[in-house]
Amino acid sequence: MKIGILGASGTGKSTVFRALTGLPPAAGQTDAKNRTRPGQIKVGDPRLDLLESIYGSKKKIPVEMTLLDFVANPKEQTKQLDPSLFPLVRDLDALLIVVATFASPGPIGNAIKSIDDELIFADFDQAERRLERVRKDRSASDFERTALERILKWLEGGSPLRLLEMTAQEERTFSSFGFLSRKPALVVINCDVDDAATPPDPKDAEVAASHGLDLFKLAAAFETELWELSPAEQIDLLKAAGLDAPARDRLVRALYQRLGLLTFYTAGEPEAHAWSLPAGSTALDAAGRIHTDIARGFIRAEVVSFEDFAALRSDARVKEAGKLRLEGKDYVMRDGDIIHIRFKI
Ligand SMILES: Nc1nc2c(ncn2[C@@H]2O[C@H](COP(=O)(O)OP(=O)(O)OP(=O)(O)O)[C@@H](O)[C@H]2O)c(=O)[nH]1
Ligand SMILES: [Mg+2]
Repeated sequence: MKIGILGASGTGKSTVFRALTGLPPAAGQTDAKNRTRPGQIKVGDPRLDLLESIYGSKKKIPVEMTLLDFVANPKEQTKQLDPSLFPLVRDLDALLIVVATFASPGPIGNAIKSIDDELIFADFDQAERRLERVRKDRSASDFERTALERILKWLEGGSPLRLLEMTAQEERTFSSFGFLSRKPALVVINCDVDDAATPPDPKDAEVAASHGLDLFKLAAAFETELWELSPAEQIDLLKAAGLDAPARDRLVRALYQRLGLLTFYTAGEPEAHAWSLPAGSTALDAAGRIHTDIARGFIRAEVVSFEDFAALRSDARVKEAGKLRLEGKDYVMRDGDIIHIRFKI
């Protein structure tokens, strides 16, 4: 999963990147070609820790999300975002839109609107160009033309595509377009640490909701400092700030919710492995997530819920207690499922 950080210049995007990944500031100058900096967020997961300790696994592999920080070209930055970055943003799974209040607290509704306007405008431009081509092309489908006209009308009304209901066929037709205003997104309010535990202003939340966006408060500078401390010191500092966990863990929870994800596990002595999957996915999807060969040769899945496993603490006892279920390809995965797939190549 790839998540990009967008926002106006100097709002603290690179600081948010450091806060979430723990990576040091980028060394030296970033050249014009090198527009992105990737970093991993390793998702902290007590359930995975427990599996690792019960199985005595040699390796622990948490869910990882790739976070991208961009380097804007100031010359191309006509408004708040650099349009030359948009092609890089189109294939991302989600966006963090950073808005700063650390220097000047106050409402952010207008900042949200103006950034989303730029995404909406970019999508309009893209859809319009595509429509021109579709109109000239006699072999093009009426379906796409009609759908593009509907999309353009929607965007013209100033609404992001996040809020537009699309049919499954429309989703498929436009999935490769990577519409920016349709990407699941969180607005990260980069605030002062004194303000980090206060819920967002209801008026700001209302604006965000009207754009299909969630708000997430994050004191970026404060959170970067946490990485230098011991776990005990971190907890003390977080408590003093009124926070229950580092921003990284809280943000992952918010993203899971926004993206509708669940976690499932494969575990044994070699490794304890956590995987993310869209809610509603089947056992076959889970198999494909692990390896395409495993999906191809799928016979059946042995599944136990995390709660049952945690209570019984061994494969043998899980079986004895009748808690190991045999499921077929169409079984709908649940959050916390521990799965072993039988397959034949
Ligand atoms: N006090 C305070 N300063 C911050 C915070 N976040 C960022 N800054 C400062 O704001 C300045 C800009 O931060 P960056 O993280 O470089 O911002 P950016 O959005 O990546 O900037 P560009 O990439 O140049 O657009 C730096 O001097 C940071 O130290 C914060 O939460 N609190
Ligand atoms: Mg930066």
